[in-house]
Amino acid sequence: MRIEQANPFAYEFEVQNTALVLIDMQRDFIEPGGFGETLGNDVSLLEAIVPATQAALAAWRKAGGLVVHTREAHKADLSDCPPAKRNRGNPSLRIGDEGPMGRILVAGEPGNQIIDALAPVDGELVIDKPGKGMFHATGLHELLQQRGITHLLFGGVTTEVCVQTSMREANDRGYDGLLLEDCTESYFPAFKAATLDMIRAQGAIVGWTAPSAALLAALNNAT
Ligand code: TIU
Repeated sequence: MRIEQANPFAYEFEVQNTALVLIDMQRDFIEPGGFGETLGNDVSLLEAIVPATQAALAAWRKAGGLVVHTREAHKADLSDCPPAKRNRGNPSLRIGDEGPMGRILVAGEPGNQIIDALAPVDGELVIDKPGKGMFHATGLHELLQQRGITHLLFGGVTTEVCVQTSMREANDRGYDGLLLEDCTESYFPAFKAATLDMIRAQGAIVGWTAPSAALLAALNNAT
């Protein structure tokens, strides 16, 4: 299969060797009262990508592709949250503090759940990650290798933080990654634009980008 309109040039993949990875589409970042807002951000910007992401997820499920959902999540005792992360910045609530949706970025709390519109279904991988990158302390690389995955399609939030970190980690591990441009968002539009540019610069130094419509078209043409 081929996404002709990918940037900086066409992206080739086979569904059976490819996973759709949705990074941290959890209430903590997308709804008021979570970590994103405690950092001082306007979370309403991020909601806008939900319909396109839902459509990409539905098409990918229909095609029979593997889906991976990640959540930025720490253990209740915060043993996997180093002071270098917890004490960063000047948030109104720190990781582990009690917020309107439960303890901030703690596994199992209401705020840590994937938003209803993108809720995982049976057979999909749900990965709790304590870092920004999806491979750090998760075992995900082994799970993907067991399934013969070589290519990764990315969506999720935020573009320049957890998505970009995960794409760079993936490239270092030998995966060909493509970021769906309208299925990712940042609290800072300029950072999203810069991240898309830097991913595909220098002949796809980190990976590719493409509008989700181009993925849907490729999947439709194949059926
Ligand atoms: N703050 C911010 O932009 N992002 C994060 O803290 N985590 C993710 O990107 N998931």
